[in-house]
Amino acid sequence: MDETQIASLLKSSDLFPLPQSLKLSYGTAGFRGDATLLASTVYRVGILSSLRSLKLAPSTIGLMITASHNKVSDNGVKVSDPSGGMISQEWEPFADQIANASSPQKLVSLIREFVEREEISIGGGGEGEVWLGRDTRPSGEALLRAAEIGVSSVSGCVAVNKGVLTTPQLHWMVRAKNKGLNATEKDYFESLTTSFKCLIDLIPFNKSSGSKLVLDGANGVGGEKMEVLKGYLSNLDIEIRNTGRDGGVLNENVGADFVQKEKVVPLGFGVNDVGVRCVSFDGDADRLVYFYLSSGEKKIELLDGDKILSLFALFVKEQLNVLDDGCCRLGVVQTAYANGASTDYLKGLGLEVVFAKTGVKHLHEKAAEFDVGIYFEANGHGTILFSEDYVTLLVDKRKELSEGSDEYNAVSRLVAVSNLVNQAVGDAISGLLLVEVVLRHMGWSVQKWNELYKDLPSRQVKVEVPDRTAVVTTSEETEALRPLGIQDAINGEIKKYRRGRAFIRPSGTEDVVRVYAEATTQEDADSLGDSVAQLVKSFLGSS
Ligand code: G16
Repeated sequence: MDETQIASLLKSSDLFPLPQSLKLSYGTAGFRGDATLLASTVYRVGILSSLRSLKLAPSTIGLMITASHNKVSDNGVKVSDPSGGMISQEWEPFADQIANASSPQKLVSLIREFVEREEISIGGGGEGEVWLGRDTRPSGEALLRAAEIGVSSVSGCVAVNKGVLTTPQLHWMVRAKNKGLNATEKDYFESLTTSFKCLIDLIPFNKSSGSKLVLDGANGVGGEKMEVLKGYLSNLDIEIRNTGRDGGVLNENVGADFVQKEKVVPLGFGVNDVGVRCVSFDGDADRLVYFYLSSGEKKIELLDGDKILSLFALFVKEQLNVLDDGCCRLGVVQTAYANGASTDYLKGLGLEVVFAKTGVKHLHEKAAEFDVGIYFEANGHGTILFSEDYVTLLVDKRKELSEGSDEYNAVSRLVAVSNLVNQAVGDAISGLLLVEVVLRHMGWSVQKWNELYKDLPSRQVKVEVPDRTAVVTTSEETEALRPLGIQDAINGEIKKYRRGRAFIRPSGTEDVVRVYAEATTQEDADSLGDSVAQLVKSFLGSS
């Protein structure tokens, strides 16, 4: 790194001093926290994104400003690799180091060491490009400006502001750009629309627009973008609520995280919606869950990520059965939060089920090992990955089949699904479209879909503690290794309940320890959840 570059970094970092006592970690999905404290972090992630782009030159990197399901006063930043997936985990320790560097001098010295070690050529004629996106949070615009300054303080790198987007849109666009494909937001909508229409046309004797679907947009970017998509689609009857324009607050008593955790109706939904098929997005539209009201009460019937996964698995498997394709390796990936009944159901279908740690980056990696890998977290974050080789094989196979035959149609459906579902990350918009296709294909109502299996009653609790990092778990997060003795105590509680299961883990996006409990009755699941939460408080103290 030459003197001009060092001077440029020192000058720009002076604009973004690190707030006192700020300690951040890249976490489950990037850096998150109180938006008023994040300018220095976002600026530094801008620098990191430029370095990543130069390291993988020629490449475009994505930088998204969002705190997804967190409260509106929070914000965050995450980085996408050229593939559209999350940045390589090998770079996370460097992200942590620079985010926490106490002075501009320390920051520059860390960057200098890293650039040398990684052999990144700055100013050597290579060009870097970082595409920036943000969700609808009011703090987003100023943080995006900080990111721009960070990106352009690395010589030869440019920031391209793509404006307000859903997280999956930015990932999709980055992936398309690096593959040399059309990569605008319009291209995203057109690609989804084309594959959706193709799948609808492949449903025999069904050209209706289906019964009405009502969307809860979490007062975030997802509702806004669905309104745009609606303009492209003629065969989807959808009503969009909680768009954020009617004074509602982002994620406050609305959205996928609220609906999935609390299992009650979001604001804006009520007695008039009994029996109607409803869907909730989260704040940046990378998660979705379906639900319906079975009575006028607030309680809902929830169809979470596990049920969406089961529906998709059934559909994909049906197509593979038509092809009699024994050589396609189809697998599903879940986390410890998956309801035990869903895992039993998927195994009952004869599917290979593997488990990963919480965080899409972990699930994505495992799903990519299959020809067709379906991953979903219970919270509604997931997608279907098709290996490029398998898609090529399908396209070649179709050439040998007679048009309109069952096999031809099955291949066409699989190819269209691979184009519809986001190959980079979980995407609420494309997930919604695929659920709608599969329900119409099966001729199922949301109630019929819900009958695939019955969830075991479960309960989730958040516990605020002085230091959540005191909880250390095994790699699959099913057992706590620290604090010493807590796992034995949890096991003691689990034993008291039939089909009892419980675990704790530190959240990577909120300052809490999460507790998950499951048992054969809701009363037992609640009681197990509460007693494990009590154990967390007694081992770690309450804050
Ligand atoms: C992020 C991750 C998800 C994860 C969720 C909660 O979601 O992308 O994979 O399940 O956080 O993580 P934790 O339990 O560690 O707080 P989002 O939608 O907030 O980006």
